[in-house]
Parts: sequence; C-alpha cells; structure tokens
Amino acid sequence: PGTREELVKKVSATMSPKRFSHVLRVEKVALELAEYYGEELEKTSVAALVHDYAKERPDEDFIRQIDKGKYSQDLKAYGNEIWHGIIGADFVAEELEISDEAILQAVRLHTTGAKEMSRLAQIIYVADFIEDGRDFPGVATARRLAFENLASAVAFETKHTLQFLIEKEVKVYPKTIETYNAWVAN
Ligand code: DGI
Ligand code: FE
Ligand code: FE
Ligand code: FE
Repeated sequence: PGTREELVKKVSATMSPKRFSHVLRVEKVALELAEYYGEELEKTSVAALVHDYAKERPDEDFIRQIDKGKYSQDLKAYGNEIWHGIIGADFVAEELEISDEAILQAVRLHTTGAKEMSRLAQIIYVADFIEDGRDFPGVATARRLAFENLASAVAFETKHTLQFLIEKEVKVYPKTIETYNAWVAN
C-alpha cells in the first residue's frame, strides 16, 4: 500500500474534490472511533481513505466484474450505489495493492452492512454516516450513539437507511435487509 500520502494521491485522483473531502472527513471520525474503541489506527485510516474509491467509475467496469462470474447476476439490477463498495473492493485490491482482508471487507460492507461485521467494518459503516459534513434529521443522535455503543449506532444507521430507501421506493438490496434483521430486529 505504501504511505498515507501515496494513497491520498491515488484516491484523490479518482474523484471530485467534493467527494474527496468527504473521504477525509470519514477518515477523521473513523480515527476518533478507532481510538475510542481500540481499533488499529493504520488499518482504519486506509479503510476510510479507500472506502469510496470506486464511486466515480463507469458502470461498465462493474458489469465486467459481474460478467467474470465472481458475483451473482442479481447485482446487475442495482447500480453504482451498491456496486462501489461490494465490487469496488476488487479495484482497491488490484489497483491500490491492498490485500488486507479486514480492510477489503470494510470497503465491501460500508454501504449495506452485513449480518456479521468486524469492529473495523462497523467503524467505517458508522463513520461514513456521521462524518462532519452529514446533515440530516437524526445525525446528532447517530453521532452520540457512535461514542456510546458502536452496535447501537450500526442499528440506528441501518434503520434510518432502510426507512430512507422505502421512502424513495428504490430497490432494497437483500444484504441491507439481512443487516436490518440482524442488528435492528433482533
Ligand atoms: O458512498 P456514500 O454516499 O458516502 O455512502 P454509502 O456508500 O453508504 O451509500 C451510498 C448510497 O447507497 C446511499 O444513498 C444509500 C444507498 N443505499 C444503501 N443501501 C441500499 C442503497 N441503495 C439501494 N438502492 N439499495 C440498498 O439496499
Ligand atoms: Fe460509499
Ligand atoms: Fe454509508
Ligand atoms: Fe462514503
């Protein structure tokens, strides 16, 4: 992977300045959470910096990965919002030469969550939701919960996201429901 500065250079080259500033804000609060919960800071920084690496890639890149047979064809019914984490981790691994499975898994799960999430995956999932630039009803509660009980912040975010998707009447990815069943409705 190299140094943080090398990573910052590569990641910032793939996205708008606006999105990259989101990435830096995610890193900032993720490191605060890592510090608070005793997670490895270096891993947390890398995971945060790369979590949206594939967010501005053309759809064809993702379709090609699906057609290689590594993923269910069902994924084709979704779009970048679902692909950039789940499939985007492939590009993080190949192009940024990151092989740490804990980091790659945190990238894969950062949008939908999962039934089981490592502490690092929970930190990235929550940090993405509460970073300083986020402003929506409930964000203050999410920020408070994040530093009280990480699992309760994951649950709060999952419920909020599902409510938002239903309100918009968009397709809910099955993994999002799995996350809800495991973290909210248990
Ligand atoms: O990449 P970010 O904008 O920082 O945040 P994200 O990766 O957490 O979420 C990207 C978008 O994905 C967000 O608008 C919510 C949406 N999303 C999350 N779960 C689902 C979903 N969209 C659909 N269609 N289905 C889902 O299950
Ligand atoms: Fe994302
Ligand atoms: Fe998120
Ligand atoms: Fe993000």
